[in-house]
Amino acid sequence: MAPLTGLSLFLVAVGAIASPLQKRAIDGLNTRAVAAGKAYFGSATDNGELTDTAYAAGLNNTADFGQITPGNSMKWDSIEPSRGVFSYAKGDVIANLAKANGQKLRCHTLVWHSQLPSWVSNGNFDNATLIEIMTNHITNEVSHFKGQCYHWDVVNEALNEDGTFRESVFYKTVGPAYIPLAFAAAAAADPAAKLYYNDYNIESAGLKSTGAQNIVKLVQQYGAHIDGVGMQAHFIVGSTPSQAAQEANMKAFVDLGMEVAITELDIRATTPISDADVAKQVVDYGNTVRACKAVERCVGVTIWDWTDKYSWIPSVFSGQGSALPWDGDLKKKDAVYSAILSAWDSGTAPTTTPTRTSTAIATPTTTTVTKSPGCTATAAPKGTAMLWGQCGGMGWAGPTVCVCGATCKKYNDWYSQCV
Ligand code: 9MR
Repeated sequence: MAPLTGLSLFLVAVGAIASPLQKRAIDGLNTRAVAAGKAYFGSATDNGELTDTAYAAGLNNTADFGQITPGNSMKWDSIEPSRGVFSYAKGDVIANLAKANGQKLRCHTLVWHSQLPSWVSNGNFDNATLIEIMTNHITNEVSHFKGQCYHWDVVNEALNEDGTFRESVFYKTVGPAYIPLAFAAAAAADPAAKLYYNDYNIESAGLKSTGAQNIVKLVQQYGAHIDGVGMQAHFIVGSTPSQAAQEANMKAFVDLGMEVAITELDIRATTPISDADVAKQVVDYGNTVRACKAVERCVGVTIWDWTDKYSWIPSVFSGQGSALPWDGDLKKKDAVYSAILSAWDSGTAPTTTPTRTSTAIATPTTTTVTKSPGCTATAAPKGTAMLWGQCGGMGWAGPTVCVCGATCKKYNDWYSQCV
């Protein structure tokens, strides 16, 4: 080996110091997603969490997060808690944070049966009035955030598990047309935002995914604009759909002219998570990110917050959690994190990046845990709520007993769900 000169010794020394530092400075979940041809890797967040300075520092790290989604502060109950009274302070905090960090903003969500104030769900409005109320809400909110929302989740969770329409107040009063009407109002208020339909359990082929494809067709048939479909991806360790199943499903939406995104990814386990489940979770995260990587029109992946400290899972699914790539002490889970990093490196990068083509709040109800009696039926008897259906909450007039085998769990004062 040739002797080291003064210059080469200097270069070796600089290289030894500079390379790892440079790598740490630029490498991350978002950096790799962008290198893979995607628009972002991102995280949901919420206003209360931002006072946690260690948390905020993690969220502000754009090497990991190039996009954020407000978990609650752009929902109807937060924005228009009483009719015609709009309150943007909390939503603005998240939008301004995204702007300050140079992160994309997925705005979430305009029309949803949950976190809907009782003045809407319980107002007994006629068809024309509810359309006017919905359109006014959308126009006002989308105009307020105009130019700031990379995506808007225009309609959220409009489907039952069997792909039929959820009996929300919007569906019951207006019929399926509320969906294209909502998209048309959003498009008119911010023509540059990409407009999404967003739902869970549509990540692999099945009745509900077919229902979501029918929603895309419905919006298109009405001549309204829709850009994409969000796969929420609230998965369970070991029963996450395979990469192939997720890819094939995404392609079905792409064939309808849609772009797609993974919008609320988390993969929950029974806690404390076992080593065997960690191994499965690593595979599940890898499969999901690889599926997005492989489908050119999958634009990005968002996890539903980045640390178990602020995950919604344990409060809704008791005894479950550990669903995110960082633990409750904000410590990175190396195996999960690395699985996502290397998933972005897998296969071949897509060649092009997709572009757009075209209060008075009443006293809360208390929902107790209700097991359906006589667990023998396989279908939901009349008057019982389906698995994943709403079964309680302020202003809720529907069934409060779940289909056989499911349990009515209270999320918050506004929403209980059969799980
Ligand atoms: O993360 C949100 C949580 O803080 C709220 O309590 C909950 C109430 O419904 O909503 C959570 O976010 C939901 C999202 O808006 C839509 N998909 C399901 C998410 C998890 O419940």
